[in-house]
Amino acid sequence: MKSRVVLTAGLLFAAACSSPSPDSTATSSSASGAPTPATDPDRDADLDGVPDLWEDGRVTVTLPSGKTRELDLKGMGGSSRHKDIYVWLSWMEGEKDRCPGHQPAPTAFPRVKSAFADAPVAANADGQKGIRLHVIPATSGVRHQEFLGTTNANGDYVWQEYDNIRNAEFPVSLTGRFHYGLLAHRLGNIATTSGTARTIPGKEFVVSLGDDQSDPDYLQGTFMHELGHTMGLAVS
Ligand SMILES: [Ca+2]
Ligand SMILES: [Zn+2]
Repeated sequence: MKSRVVLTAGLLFAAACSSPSPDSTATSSSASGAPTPATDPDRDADLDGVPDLWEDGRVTVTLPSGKTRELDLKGMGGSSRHKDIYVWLSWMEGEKDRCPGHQPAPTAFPRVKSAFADAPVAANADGQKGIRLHVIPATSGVRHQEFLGTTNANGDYVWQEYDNIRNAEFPVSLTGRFHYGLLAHRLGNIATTSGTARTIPGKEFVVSLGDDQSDPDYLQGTFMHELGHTMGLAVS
């Protein structure tokens, strides 16, 4: 079933202010007691869960495969003086004669980004409004599966197969800081579901449009819906 989702800016405002990373710190001191914002690796002035040193420059992350990837957070528009949300996105490859694959276009989410940018959050330190959303697709896909996971006797989705993919794809150092999303085909036993969020709030979700993925608005609406759930929003 398709669901067109419109999130209001007010909802986003509530979410952005609700869950700073538990290990973030807004202030720090050197041995002499003076603030040392430029060198504290954990300092997170805007409380968006991502360290200032990352957001005002680059960070190199190590993937579970052992490969490294440099993320130019500043270059993609991140800032330690503005609330940002970073979504690392895995995607299933295509399958011959079956599915063209789920790799997102680099520009796949303009309306979602606009909705976040229009959120009336309390003034950012840089004087600019809103939340900046940054979607970072993985550079390579994961093997296509017609159905990912299954449900248990209670009808609850079992996340083991998702976990297997996340554990193989998502840099450990980003856990708790970035969101992790997976563009899959369908979810096992609940194949009519277009996506699901793991916990509310949380940082993990799946989008599962099956064969119905040619409509960019459908992808964006579902992405927004599930991302919104992870931020503690009750969206319909
Ligand atoms: Ca920020
Ligand atoms: Zn597929």
